[in-house]
Amino acid sequence: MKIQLWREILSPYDLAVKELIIKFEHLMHEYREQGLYSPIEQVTGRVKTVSSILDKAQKKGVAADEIEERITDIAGVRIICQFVEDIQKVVEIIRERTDMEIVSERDYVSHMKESGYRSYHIIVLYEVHTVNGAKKLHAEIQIRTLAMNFWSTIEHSLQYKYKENIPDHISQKLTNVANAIISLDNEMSSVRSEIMDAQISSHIRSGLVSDILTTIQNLYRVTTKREVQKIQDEFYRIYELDDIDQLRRFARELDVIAEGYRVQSVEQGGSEDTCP
Ligand code: 0O2
Repeated sequence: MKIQLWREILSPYDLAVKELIIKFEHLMHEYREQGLYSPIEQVTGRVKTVSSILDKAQKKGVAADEIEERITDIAGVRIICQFVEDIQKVVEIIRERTDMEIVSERDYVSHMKESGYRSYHIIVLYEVHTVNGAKKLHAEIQIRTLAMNFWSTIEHSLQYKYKENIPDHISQKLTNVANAIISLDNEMSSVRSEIMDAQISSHIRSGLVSDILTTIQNLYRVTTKREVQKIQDEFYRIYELDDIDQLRRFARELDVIAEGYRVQSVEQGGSEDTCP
């Protein structure tokens, strides 16, 4: 058997996990920047430890030189959603991507495992580029709700403590909680659209506030202190009204004022940064 240098073996998996996290997080930010609801709430990832890889290989009867081919979750990314419906949306997003090739899918959301575990698993082939060239490797993407993640995190830590032998009374509690989590996710789904609307409004509001404050900051450099003070007082007055339309209107008016100063500074041949 070839000598296995684990640090070198795992390095491309580390790269894959980092790239995948960045790609999914970027999607999440794009949704929010466009004032849309993001089906992705949170993204995490890890490279399996060598001892966990060896344990799994031993359990599944995988020879050491077949590990990379047959242990398909050395690179693992977890996508957490708020609602059960979001899981399918994320699955569709992954199916449409051309930078990851789906090898297999397992739906433990509709088909809960005997343990009570629920999650949607997709194994993909993903290409990374290292100093040794391109390498296609397996990565496992687990997609689940916040509530499902809560259950599986607790259960996973118990598995670590008790191995295969979780005491019956704890097992029973875990089953009860797994059922409670199904009800919880269903309850949350029934108010999904209201929650989505509230969250979108909150993102839009904080985006508007941040744009307004940036414009005020820029105006500070080109107009009088008195004028900026007046604008800032007006901003606080409107902010207190807690009315997103008023905030939107104020942001537009401020943009027009800022644009006026920009045009003025170009006509006078000065730069935008020129102080009065
Ligand atoms: P870790 O420590 O999370 O990496 P199979 O293909 O069925 O022979 P495999 O590869 O275990 O075996 O597939 P499966 O069942 O889809 O499980 C893959 C991963 O899902 C597991 O990896 C766990 O992360 C998670 N998982 C599956 N079943 C359970 C469960 O009952 N409870 C919890 N908490 N997690 C589960 P690992 O390598 O087992 O563990």
